[in-house]
Amino acid sequence: MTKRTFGVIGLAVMGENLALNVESRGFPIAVYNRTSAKTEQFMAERAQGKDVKAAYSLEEFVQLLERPRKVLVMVKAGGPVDKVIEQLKPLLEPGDMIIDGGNSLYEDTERRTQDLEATGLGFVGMGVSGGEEGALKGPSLMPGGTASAYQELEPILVKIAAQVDDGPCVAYIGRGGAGHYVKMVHNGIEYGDMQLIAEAYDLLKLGAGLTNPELHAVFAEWNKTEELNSFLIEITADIFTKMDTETDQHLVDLIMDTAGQKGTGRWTVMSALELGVPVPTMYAAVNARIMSSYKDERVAAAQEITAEVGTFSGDKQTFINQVRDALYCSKMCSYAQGMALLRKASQEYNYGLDLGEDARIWKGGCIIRAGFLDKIKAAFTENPDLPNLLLAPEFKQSILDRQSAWREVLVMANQLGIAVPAFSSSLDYFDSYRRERLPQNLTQAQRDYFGAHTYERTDKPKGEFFHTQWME
Ligand code: NBP
Repeated sequence: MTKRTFGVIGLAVMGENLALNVESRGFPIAVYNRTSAKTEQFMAERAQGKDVKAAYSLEEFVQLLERPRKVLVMVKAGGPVDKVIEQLKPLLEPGDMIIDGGNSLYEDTERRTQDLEATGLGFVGMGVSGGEEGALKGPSLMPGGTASAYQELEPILVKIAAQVDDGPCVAYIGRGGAGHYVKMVHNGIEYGDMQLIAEAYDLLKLGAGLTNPELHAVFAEWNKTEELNSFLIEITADIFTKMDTETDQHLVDLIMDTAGQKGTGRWTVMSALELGVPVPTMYAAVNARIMSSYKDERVAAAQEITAEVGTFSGDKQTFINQVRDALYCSKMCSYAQGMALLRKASQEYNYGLDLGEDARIWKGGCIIRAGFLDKIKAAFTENPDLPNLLLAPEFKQSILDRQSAWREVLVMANQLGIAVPAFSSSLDYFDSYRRERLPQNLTQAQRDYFGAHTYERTDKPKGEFFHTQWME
């Protein structure tokens, strides 16, 4: 039997579909799953007639692979990844490589890369986005880690990745945990996008009284615009058309308003706090999901605090257009935060990220795919040292053209009593970032007053610190 080009460990949703994707591009594969029944099921139900060989022990699996061995580990993130690596390590030989395609924390990936590189093995921590369908038909891939291992893998990865007008949605991201870091921030941006869409929905449904068919029409229309055309807007439009077969009501109205989360949004915010990068839109999105989980308390509070939610009474089409502009402005701020975080992480962790290329590989396959990413790529191609996306001429002008609509939407939301935390945080970000002087002079005075923390003066050179005896 000819040796297999590629091996996949872990046959849950993602592993199964990625394995079939690799096989469909002409690469013979070997598969292994801890629970043999799952392997048998996969072979019987999905691998019939395909160039797939199943192994029922890791020893057998490793022997099936041609050298240097390429092993994709697609198991639950965290402890299971370490367990599989520890079991594989003694079975592999120098030059072989392990790819972790799960949603691993970048710090774990950093540790694993160092550990495996020291033994002569290659390790590629690879962010994979696109869910089940992306995995099968073409995901966005964010591989980082051992550069020489990536070179070996590239011919396979460029074939299995989503293809867009300017190439496959994969590129070597950078050393160590860079791939998983970029995937994490991608997910943080996804949280922001989803929350902004939810707020637009709330304003239009609760505030302006749009019906589900009307909401469908609005989102379908927005999806045709250059600014908002994206996978998330497209599926949002679709969601408003789905009827529940049991009750014949709109399914979206029957879905419980408590959002789940698996942690990558929280990780993004935690990393941003550690690196000192403001990401208020993503933070608002994570908080909104947490607040939504307090369902019982909210139901009880609604009985106690009975402030009415107002109804919008002006021209609906004007309001719809203003919400569209507010959504776009907020989205630009959210991406500005995400890219600024990547920039800082790249400096701090020596990732050597190419921000334009990172935006490009999100154009296909993944959840945040959008026409708008072309503009981000163009902005960083024109100026790779751009400190913030808001300073790129295209983004700056787009916001200045729309900011009055954005402000009016926020005034209206406040008057109606509809919470729009991500819209508000985005505007706060914009208004703070563009201010030459913020009120933190007072904060510094207070810190010096109660804690002798000292302050710098506007009329003296930077780096000179002063203390005042505030109390006479
Ligand atoms: P899961 O995250 O649900 O993991 C299930 C797989 O892990 C099974 O194959 C299971 O084997 C294996 N596993 C576990 Br649990 N513990 C193990 C251990 N100690 N040793 C060996 N194998 C073990 O699978 P998934 O949803 O396909 O996701 C895989 C990874 O991809 C995750 O990190 C996930 O976050 C990431 N991801 C998921 C998506 C998505 O849309 N689902 C998208 C992008 C990335 P068993 O069958 O023997 O229990």
